[in-house]
Amino acid sequence: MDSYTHIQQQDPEVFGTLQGEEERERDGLELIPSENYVSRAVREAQGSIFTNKYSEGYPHKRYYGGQMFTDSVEEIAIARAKKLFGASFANVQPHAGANANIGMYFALLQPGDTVLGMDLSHGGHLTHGHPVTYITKFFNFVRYKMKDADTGEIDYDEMLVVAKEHKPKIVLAGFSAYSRELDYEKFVAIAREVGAYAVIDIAHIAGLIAGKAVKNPFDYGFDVMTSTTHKTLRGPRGGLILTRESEEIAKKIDKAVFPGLQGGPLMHVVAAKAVAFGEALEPQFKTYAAQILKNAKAMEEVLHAHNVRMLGGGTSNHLILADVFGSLGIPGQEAEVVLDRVGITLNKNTIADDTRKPMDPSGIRFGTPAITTRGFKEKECAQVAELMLGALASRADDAKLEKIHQEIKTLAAQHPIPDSFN
Ligand code: DSN
Repeated sequence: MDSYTHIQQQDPEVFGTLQGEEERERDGLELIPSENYVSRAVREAQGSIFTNKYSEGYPHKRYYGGQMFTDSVEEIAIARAKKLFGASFANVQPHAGANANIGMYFALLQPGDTVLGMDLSHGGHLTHGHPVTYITKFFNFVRYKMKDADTGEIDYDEMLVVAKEHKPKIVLAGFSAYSRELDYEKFVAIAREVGAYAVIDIAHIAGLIAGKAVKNPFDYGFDVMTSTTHKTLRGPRGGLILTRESEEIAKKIDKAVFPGLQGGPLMHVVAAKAVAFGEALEPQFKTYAAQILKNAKAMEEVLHAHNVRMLGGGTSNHLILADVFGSLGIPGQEAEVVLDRVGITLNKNTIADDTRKPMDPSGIRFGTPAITTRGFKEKECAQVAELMLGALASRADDAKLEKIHQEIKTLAAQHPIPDSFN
């Protein structure tokens, strides 16, 4: 248990919530594919005195004095981000992945311009232009989808037709619920053909790219990558924008993030990003990234064996989207609640062309970044998949659910959350 001595003495109410969350994370298994466990070093940086400092602007171009150490820490974060992803420029100030995307849009577009992005129900993200977001008041979004939800193949022919018709200024790759690799050459070719920027939101797979377990989109000519830093990349909660080579684009992005969109950067989070990027540059991060994929495959095999339909037919990355309603007759919401009861946290998720509603969809989405951080290998991941399916099959049997809960607790206890990864 973390000590939290000062909070404990000063604020028992908040201390109680910290204690509860610590126990929840310790005793249960985190399968939400966008979550992870950060190192103590990252948490120390994020809880550090840099939170006291206002640093509007960029290193050596700030609006307030007293920036000798904030400048240094931001420069460290930028240099490490560039090295990790092979970028020429990095903006480490976005407070979140949504801010990174919004900053990128305002840097590259004029109001009324069009973006071609992945349909939310086929794996895209709210910030890729879902009508509930305010960015759709400024920009026009058109969509591409999968040609076949059972292979995950994107309909690139249709994408080109839509691109030629709507002349987007950005062709946007990337996803939050898609389990296959994209054909980067095709994305960039379509963007070039219609004179658009090729941009990819790598929030989910940033750690897999940094760890060289999957392809780096910059090697295929993408102009810009947006990301979060807290998913597979295993850093603090935050955003990041990378530019492959154009200084002109990078300058527009810097202006769009500050002063266009945000005020003072969160320097404690920038410090924590620097620490996390340092960890990702270590050789063992490659082993971690590769193991995430092996573990997801091990879970995929169990689902295949039980004839559970997976969108995309399985996985080539860190996540699986399973049609539990179609395969087992269990709605995603019910599956999420049953699994929460036995100590497995994941999320309900819509599947392509879902006939059910977003708050009670057909699917569940889960993945292996967090349990891989705990040291789980293929054998334990297969066991977790069996326990998940066992819990769903026994959802009306309290005694069986309790037995599975105890097995999950034992697995968790055998794999404590590490303080560091070296
Ligand atoms: N909430 C994130 C995810 O889970 O994919 C995306 O914003």
